[in-house]
Amino acid sequence: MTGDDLQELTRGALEEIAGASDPDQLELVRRKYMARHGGLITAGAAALATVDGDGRAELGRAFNLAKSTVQQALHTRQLELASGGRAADAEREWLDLSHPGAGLDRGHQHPVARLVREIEDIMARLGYESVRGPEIEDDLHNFQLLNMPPEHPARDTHDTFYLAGAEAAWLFRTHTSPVQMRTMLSGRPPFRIIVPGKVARRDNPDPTHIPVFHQVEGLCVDRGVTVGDLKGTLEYLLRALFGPERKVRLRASFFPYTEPSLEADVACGICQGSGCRSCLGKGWMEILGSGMVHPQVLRNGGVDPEQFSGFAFGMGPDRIAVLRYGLPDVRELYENDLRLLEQF
Ligand code: 2NL
Repeated sequence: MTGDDLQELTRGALEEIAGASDPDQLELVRRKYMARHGGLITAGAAALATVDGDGRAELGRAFNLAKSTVQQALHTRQLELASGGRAADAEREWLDLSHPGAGLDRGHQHPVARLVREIEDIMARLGYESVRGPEIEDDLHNFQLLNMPPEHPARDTHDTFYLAGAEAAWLFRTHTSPVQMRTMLSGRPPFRIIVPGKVARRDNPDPTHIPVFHQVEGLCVDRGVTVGDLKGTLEYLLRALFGPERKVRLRASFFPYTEPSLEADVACGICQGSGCRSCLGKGWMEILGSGMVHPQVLRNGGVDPEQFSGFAFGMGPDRIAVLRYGLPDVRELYENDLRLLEQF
């Protein structure tokens, strides 16, 4: 036997070991090559005796190498075949369960949704309940009950989306006030409600206009409600929303459904009132409209204005988000670009 013979035998043994498909087959292969007596490789030991000197040492090394190679292969294959190969699988496929995972991107609230919740939470502390209502309305609840009969000039500022092909004149509400009218009509005073929701007006989109936007309106109706209550409530809301340091002012205004009417401004958050590009040099930013509910509007809601009075206010959370975060364009809020949304 020569070193080459041994190499040839080793190759054959490795092939048969790999081909053994159960422990019994493997045992046959082991005996064929490695049996103490008559194994094809172990028989090489006998050949050692017939060689002299350097050749003997060399053949000895080849013999040892062949034996250990085949033994190692037998051992590995035995592990693979044992218990369906699970032991070997475990050697190969172990998992480090303590390794940190890839991390989940969690969703979160849209900045405008969060602002609406914030306003609802602030008003809830004053006893206001949130009410939601239909986005599709009729002329009566969206306009007429709110002192805007057909041909009323204020309708021009509420460029309305009408539903095509509808028998009655259905429209997309231009404000959430119809929900307040419906609430008054279906209940009894006192009312303290906050009404958030989507509204629509046919404006051409530009950096300060989108055709579908949000409104949050509030309504308080009770005995003896005064302008003082309105001012105190707005001050509480605006301080909670913009911080106690921020200056707030009220200005006379006009709405068909309130008398008197007041608009609230807060000091510009960019220049703190000194005048800049964001506030067009005025130092103030318009935040909400409000007023004492017109007696005829109370009557339209089934409330006796001799016994009850009330105030109402309305604001645009999209606009407030634009001011709060210094966005250059309100349309960015609704493009669903994660590079923007992930910042909130
Ligand atoms: C604004 C102004 C306002 C109201 C909304 C209202 C509702 C009823 C009765 C009377 Cl049912 N008033 N809402 C009153 C004054 C102003 O909103 O600029 N909104 C963005």
